[in-house]
Amino acid sequence: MSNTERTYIMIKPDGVQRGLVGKIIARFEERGFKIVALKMAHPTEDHLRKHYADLANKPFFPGLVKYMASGPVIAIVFEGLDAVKTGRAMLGATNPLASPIGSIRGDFALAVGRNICHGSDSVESANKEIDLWFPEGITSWKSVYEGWLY
Ligand code: 3AN
Repeated sequence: MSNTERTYIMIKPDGVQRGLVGKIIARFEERGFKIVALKMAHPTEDHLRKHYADLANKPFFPGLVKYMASGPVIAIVFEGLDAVKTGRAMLGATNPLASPIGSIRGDFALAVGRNICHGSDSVESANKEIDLWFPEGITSWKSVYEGWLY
């Protein structure tokens, strides 16, 4: 299928601690995206500095790294049609207050510094993030339902 993409979605420590893991995963599954990798990880600050390297000069960077290292995260790769762009739309805007109702951040979050979920912003960053979080590689499988989605 052309435009089949993979995106890196990460439920942040606040999403995990607030018990939103199932709800967030369900939204992606219900939309039709397929899980091709999933694990819990407690990232080090060093690992997070690599993940957020593009933001290293931002004033909120140290706080961001501390927040993200404060507890376990759920690292997921979803695969499907336009997964990167659609995943971002499902998340909402960086600032939850600017996120539409019906989006994950628009329904479950209030503050930019506690916005519960990460999603890759381009295919290129998705590939980098997947390599960073899943150096062991990821699964490839065909769902019997795919014929009803595409
Ligand atoms: P997004 O996560 O929507 O792609 P980015 O990449 O600009 O947004 O920011 C990465 C993360 O940095 C955000 N998810 C949020 O946790 C944090 N962040 C972004 N802007 C701010 C800010 N102004 N103050 C505090 N944290 C921020």
